[in-house]
Amino acid sequence: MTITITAFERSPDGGRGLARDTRVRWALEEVGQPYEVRLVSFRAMKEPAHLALHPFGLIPTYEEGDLALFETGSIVLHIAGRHAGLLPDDANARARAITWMFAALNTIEPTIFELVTARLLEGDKPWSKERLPLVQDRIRDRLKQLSARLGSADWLDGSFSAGDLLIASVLLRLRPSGILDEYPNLASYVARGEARPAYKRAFAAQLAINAAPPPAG
Ligand SMILES: N[C@@H](CCC(=O)N[C@@H](CS)C(=O)NCC(=O)O)C(=O)O
Repeated sequence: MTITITAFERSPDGGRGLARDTRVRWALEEVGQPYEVRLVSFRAMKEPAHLALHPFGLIPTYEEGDLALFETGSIVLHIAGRHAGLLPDDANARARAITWMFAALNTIEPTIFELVTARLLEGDKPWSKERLPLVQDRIRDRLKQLSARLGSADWLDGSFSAGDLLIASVLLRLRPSGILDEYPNLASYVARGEARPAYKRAFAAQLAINAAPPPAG
């Protein structure tokens, strides 16, 4: 059955792989599933056809036969549950990998997303300069804890899993800020993720769209 995901017609990050379709592409590449991509404009994302797939008018979405999903956590979990390669067979190890997926999206990503908001949406507010260090320190609190847990291991719990895929994906958003490099083991962890052939294919695929000339009209 054909898998179709949605992605930005033109990503605001210009192809740095920070839009959330990249993590879904990465998961599909890890498990060797081919997929198609439907590109959507910001306007189309808020129109009924896309809202029927994604109630909040965002990307990515995932369609496979009569199944339609939104939310990257749910999409990556679905992919990992259907195909070998992203979750361990042992039931307890599997549950722990899923725990890291939730930690990525519930505990780490919100603090990192605050920084994006503080910079892009609130950067011109008079209180922004005072708030920024607070936001950065909340990220550092989380990274310090994550760094301590990872230690010198390659991955968070044994072999690479969907948990690592999502943790590395959310940490990647931090690279432009320089904060990631304050934690050398986390910077190496992310680099290990980026070095995986599946990640490289996912990154190249989204870059090919975003590096192309803008669509006519
Ligand atoms: N929690 C959602 C967040 C999805 C999300 O925020 N997507 C962004 C792209 S990375 C988007 O569509 N932004 C467009 C907008 O805010 O209008 C997920 O993980 O799928």
